[in-house]
Amino acid sequence: MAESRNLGFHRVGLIPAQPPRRLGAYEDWVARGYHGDMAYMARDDHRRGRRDPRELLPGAQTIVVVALAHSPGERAGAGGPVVPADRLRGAVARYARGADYHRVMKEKLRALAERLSRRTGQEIPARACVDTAPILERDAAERAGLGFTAKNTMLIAPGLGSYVLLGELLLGAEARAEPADGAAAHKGCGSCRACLDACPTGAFPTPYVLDARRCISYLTIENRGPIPRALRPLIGSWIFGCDICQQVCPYNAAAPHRSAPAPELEARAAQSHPELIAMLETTGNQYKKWVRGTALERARRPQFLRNVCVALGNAGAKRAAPALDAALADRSSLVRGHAAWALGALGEGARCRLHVDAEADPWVREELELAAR
Ligand code: B12
Ligand code: SF4
Ligand code: SF4
Repeated sequence: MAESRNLGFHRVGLIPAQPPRRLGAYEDWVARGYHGDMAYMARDDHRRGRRDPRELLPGAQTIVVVALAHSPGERAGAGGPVVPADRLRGAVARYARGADYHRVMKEKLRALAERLSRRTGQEIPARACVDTAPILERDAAERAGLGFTAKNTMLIAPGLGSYVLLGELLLGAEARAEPADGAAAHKGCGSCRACLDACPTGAFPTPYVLDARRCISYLTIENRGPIPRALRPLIGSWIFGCDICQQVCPYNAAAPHRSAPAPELEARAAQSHPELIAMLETTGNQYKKWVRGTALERARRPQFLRNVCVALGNAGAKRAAPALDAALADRSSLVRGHAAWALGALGEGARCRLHVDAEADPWVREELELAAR
């Protein structure tokens, strides 16, 4: 698999295109409703793909499974990154701080497909999958020997840790199964449970199982509506995703990061710890420019500003109050409602009283009234 290494993948393994080993875990997860509002996860067409990858590429015989390391960034304690008192900054999950990995990985996987076709002198049917295709990616990665599924449900690649992203190339050609280098070199989680204890929202009902509805990553990225009130104070300064259950993992602390992260995925300063007040004041066009070409594009402006309001409410700095006050006039009710909550959290809820009568949205009115109490 020299071709894959030349393209910059950090790990690669080949498996036959067959049903996943842990399909039952996925079916059980959906049956328990742990997918929350990610309705696509429970759809029949989606389930079919997960049951058998040959549904995604008729005639698929082989899956090339790859891992690409992203920037591991700085290490923080279980409480998440520190918000400096003088400059209020939000935290963006590490995987989203560089170029959009979906695009980066897909381009590399397509280039790999072309190289393989060229080498064999015939057009090999191929499909590149990264994140959004209905494949149980961690299961495929584990089967291909890229690493092991850990108690925080992350795929940990020995020597790299869990700060790796996964991708697959389905191929309509037979190839010898070839496990990734170092496949056998892991011990699993053992008796450790640091991630389970560190999760601020208690999102792990049991080891190896995540209730997405409580996960900050889901709440700040996938969830399009209001963030449940009880969970808002637990989100801290995270405005896009969360890395806490990875930050505390000894495999990440110990990972020598022998290979440098993919250059495209190197963290960009502007995307790493953005200033919260400035973010709240961005116009639609400024926001579009800021997210362009990054995984942050997944969040629309109202969703993102919702997260910014929550982080400001949690930061405890009253100097955010004027910006939050201005956000009470935002055109999005999602933003107005969370700005009201944040003002209440900062002890500035009295500012909300003036807005109650003019507010047309019943949910925002309720948030304003609660904050003003
Ligand atoms: C939906 C989804 C989410 C949801 C739900 C996550 C979840 N844990 O289920 C939310 C929005 C919360 C989320 C968050 C994140 N995600 Co996400 N997500 C996905 C997606 C699209 C589907 C995952 C899924 O099918 N979940 C259902 C569960 C049942 O499947 P699973 O997570 O694979 O779970 C495995 C284990 O639970 C295991 N298992 C179950 N029982 C048992 C028992 C034992 C004993 C063992 C050993 C294992 C085991 O079997 C399952 C199958 O392998 C995948 C891409 C894909 N197509 O697979 C990316 C993916 C999993 N996400 C990814 C990333 C990077 C993240 C975040 C780190 C982003 C962030 N920083 O905010 C967080 C991590 C949170 C966490 N601890 O998982 C990467 C993970 C890479 C890696 N190294 O593992 C993936 C693979 C995307 C990619 N292409 O790289 N994500
Ligand atoms: S990503 Fe954050 S909220 Fe989600 S399970 Fe991990 S620690 Fe908990
Ligand atoms: S913190 Fe401990 S239990 Fe959690 S994934 Fe890492 S080794 Fe496993």
